[in-house]
Amino acid sequence: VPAKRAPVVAADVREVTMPLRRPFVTGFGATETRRVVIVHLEDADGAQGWGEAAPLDHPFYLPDTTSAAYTVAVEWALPMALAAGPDPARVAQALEPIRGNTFARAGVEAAFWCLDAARQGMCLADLFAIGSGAPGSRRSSVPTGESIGIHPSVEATVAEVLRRLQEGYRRVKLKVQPGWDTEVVAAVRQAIGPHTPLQVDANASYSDTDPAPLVELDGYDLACIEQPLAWDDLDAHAALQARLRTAVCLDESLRSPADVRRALDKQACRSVNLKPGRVGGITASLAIHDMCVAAGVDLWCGGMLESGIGRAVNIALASLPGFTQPADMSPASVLYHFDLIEPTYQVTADGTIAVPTAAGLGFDVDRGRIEDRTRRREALAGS
Ligand code: OSB
Ligand code: MG
Repeated sequence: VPAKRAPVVAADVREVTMPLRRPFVTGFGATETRRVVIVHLEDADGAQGWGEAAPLDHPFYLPDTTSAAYTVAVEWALPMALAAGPDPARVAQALEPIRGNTFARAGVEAAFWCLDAARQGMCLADLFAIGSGAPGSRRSSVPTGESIGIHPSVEATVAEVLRRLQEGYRRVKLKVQPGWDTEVVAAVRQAIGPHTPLQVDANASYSDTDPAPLVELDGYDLACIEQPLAWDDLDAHAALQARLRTAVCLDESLRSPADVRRALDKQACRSVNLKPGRVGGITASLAIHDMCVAAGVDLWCGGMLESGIGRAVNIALASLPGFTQPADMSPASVLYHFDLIEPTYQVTADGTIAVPTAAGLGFDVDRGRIEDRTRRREALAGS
């Protein structure tokens, strides 16, 4: 019999702006400012739940946008979750009828996981390990890589790669696109030597009618080539994977456990980038984690340049034992002028992030800063 839970007495959704230190440039274009959606809950005992929906502000990565996620969270996902919750498993089930809009669903669901962890005096990572059916299986730190955007020059890219490796990061991911690929990869591979893990992410910028640059990238011992082809084309990726020695990794193409099932069945990838927001939440992420372990494919936690609130959920997820490769988890100190958690997390000299063990989110949320950076807010319970 589940323990009785105190009712949720306050629930709101905010859009918060986070100015990046510099634009993040990829095959889908530049992202200059992050606008993220923050969901907050409080129960009658004062326990806090925090979640973040972090699609991009534009629809060039996936169809989801910040404005759409805000609206879906306010009008649909949070009301449906409040009616079904606060048990996070019931929330996930209640949100299933919402089609697409994975980031909005995930941000709302995360707030209920966080509230549940806070209420039980448990850290998110322990709660996720229990949810995955393997209590106690989590690691105490998460190996970290950096995702490096498209820079003005090869020299600037090499300099940043060397700086991050010096700082301890465990692997490097370079954004590539047609015309910015083999030259920069060759220069970085030359600079870092044959054994440092290196991979690329094309954000769906190549066409399967001209795979020549991708075939050439096969010669650089990359850990994977992430989402080279169209966001909605598993068959094209399966055909490419059959031609390449390097693992194809999927990001944009995987938006649900069913997508991952289909991709694995078709052998469209040998590596999976798992972002809880992109697949609709933690419940979906746990199912995907187990599928990847069973299939024996590489699994790693991707990111959406989240604030520390979203990153806290990613760090806890990435502590599960099925993650075989370093996570995209550059801290706010690299990406932003400030974070929404205070203090923010750091990458240690051995290239890892310590998994926080404090109850609930595991970090202190800077509520004053959130208030200062709020562009719009809607309260669904309380005031
Ligand atoms: O394709 O993985 C991606 C950031 C925003 C949107 C898509 C992607 C990314 C990144 C950055 O690569 C990863 C991170 O540090 O959050
Ligand atoms: Mg990607």
